[in-house]
Amino acid sequence: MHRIKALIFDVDGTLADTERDGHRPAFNQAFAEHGLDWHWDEECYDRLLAVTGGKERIRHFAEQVAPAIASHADFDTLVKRLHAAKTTHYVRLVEAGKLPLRPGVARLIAEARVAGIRLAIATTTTPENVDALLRASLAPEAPEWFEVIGAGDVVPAKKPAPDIYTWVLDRLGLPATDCLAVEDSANGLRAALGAGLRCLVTPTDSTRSQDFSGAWRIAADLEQITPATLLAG
Ligand code: XBP
Ligand code: MG
Repeated sequence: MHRIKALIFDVDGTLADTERDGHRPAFNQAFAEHGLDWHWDEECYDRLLAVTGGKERIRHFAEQVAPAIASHADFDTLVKRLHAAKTTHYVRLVEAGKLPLRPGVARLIAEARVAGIRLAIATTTTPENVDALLRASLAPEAPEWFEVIGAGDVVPAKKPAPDIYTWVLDRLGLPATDCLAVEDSANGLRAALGAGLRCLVTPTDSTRSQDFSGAWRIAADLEQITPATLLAG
């Protein structure tokens, strides 16, 4: 295994288990305050996670459940308003400390920094969400620890497309063989593999049943992962 020069972290489900108890209630709050009787329970939301990107997820749901709304001329404006409101609610939850990092994440990041392993982020989520999570759950200056933060709409195609990982690799100036992706979902794994990256998968309750064929390793979480185990290949 090539010596790892950089770790590229996914965010939602990987750094913190943010989906069921963070993004999901934020979406529901946004729907309610816009007078929509849409309520995503955990089972519904786990299914909707097959569609990455909050705006894309809202569109997909409306096309399935409320085609009259989805076909309205102002639907795109409504999606943007709903998503902006949702992001506000989500950031408030993060800043209130409701979404702690998963086991081993803070330690691995600290040890990687000491070992001189470069850090980056490749996520589908909105940049404000990343900044809030890093500052609230890791350290106020944590965003500066990541040389490259690829998030949200910076690329045309979201995961499972490889675009966000390719975007990050280009800015790191490293070949995929020198880097390792850390993910929680099949969409994320496929995106990493599509960019030529090996991928360590740490599933969550929302993703545990998904297909992780091609993963470099699958671990319950990062608790047992150290730079030495990564370098050992
Ligand atoms: C997970 C996603 C995101 C979040 C919601 O991102 O697909 O869409 O569910 O965030 P990743 P937004 O696992 O790549 O971190 O509403 O901001 O998209
Ligand atoms: Mg994820």
